[in-house]
Amino acid sequence: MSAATPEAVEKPATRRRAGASSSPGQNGLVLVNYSKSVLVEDDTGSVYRCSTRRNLPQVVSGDRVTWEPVGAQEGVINAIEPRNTVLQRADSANRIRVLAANIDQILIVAAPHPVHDVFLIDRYLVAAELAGATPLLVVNKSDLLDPRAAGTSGDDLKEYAAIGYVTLMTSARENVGIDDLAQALANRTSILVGQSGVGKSSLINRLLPELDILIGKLSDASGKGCHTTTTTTLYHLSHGGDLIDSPGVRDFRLGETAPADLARGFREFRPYLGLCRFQDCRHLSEPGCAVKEALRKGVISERRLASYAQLANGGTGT
Ligand SMILES: Nc1nc2c(ncn2[C@@H]2O[C@H](COP(=O)(O)OP(=O)(O)OP(=O)(O)O)[C@@H](O)[C@H]2O)c(=O)[nH]1
Ligand SMILES: [Mg+2]
Ligand SMILES: [Zn+2]
Repeated sequence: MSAATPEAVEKPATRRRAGASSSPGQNGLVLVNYSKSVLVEDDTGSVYRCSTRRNLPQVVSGDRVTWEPVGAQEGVINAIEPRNTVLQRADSANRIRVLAANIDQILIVAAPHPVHDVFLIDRYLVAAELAGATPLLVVNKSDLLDPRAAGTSGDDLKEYAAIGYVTLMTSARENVGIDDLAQALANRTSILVGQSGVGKSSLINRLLPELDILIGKLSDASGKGCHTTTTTTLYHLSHGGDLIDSPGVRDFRLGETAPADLARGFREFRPYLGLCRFQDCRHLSEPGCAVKEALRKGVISERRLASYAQLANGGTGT
């Protein structure tokens, strides 16, 4: 288990204070919610196992809370401070689930194996854009990139760089690109997301070797790791900034999203939004559509527009 034990968690270089709260207690930062208990760190770096007051919404990693000690290393959470940003998804019943709070950056990790899914990446990008967090694409396992093998060459990931997304190439195994990654993470709160087995926890182990999180051994049969991450956990980086590890996903549902928001979530569409003949154009089959015109001019790719259309038509891609 990749648990953040109080001993294992590094003290951050700087601590931000939560805004003033009317609830009694002191400020705390949620490291991990184990469902039966929540690890909350106080302003001095001590970690307390907390329960939550009834009627509170679910607390998540990155939440700033007010809490009160109860006994030596235990406490109770009284309130959640307003969240600046949330990464959320819809569950199979279309209920919104918040995955993490107060994040500045969403690192979408992909790899040649298990083979990446560009539609999944597109959905994460939309979620990041709509959350107001900066998305970054991390192509891990660069040691496995094979320029000759279809699907493992990473060529289709190049279009993300072309439309302006920062793309980092890393190999957790061979310690490649880790310095650039560390630089991108400094003094920000970031979360690693992506399919199971792409190397999210391995990247954290490279950044914080003293943690030694258990990582998955990829079984060739299932493609799934056996030490797969099961809880979302916040770690402090040595040079400032926090990094949240999250369990791998097979699917990522956005939940109901208004067409206008969806279109904004495709960053390269933005210059054309508002220029269509119809104000409520959904950019599907309407005449006089500026987005379609950009497609004809080759500024917007067929694949990305198809991805948008699938989401606009209510598809989840699974
Ligand atoms: N070749 C290669 N293998 C890697 C690299 N990074 C991680 N792996 C291997 O990929 C497997 C899965 O790594 P994890 O770090 O557990 O992947 P994860 O994304 O955290 O997976 P979940 O916790 O299930 O979401 C392990 O066997 C790692 O050794 C890399 O850069 N190159
Ligand atoms: Mg993991
Ligand atoms: Zn249009």
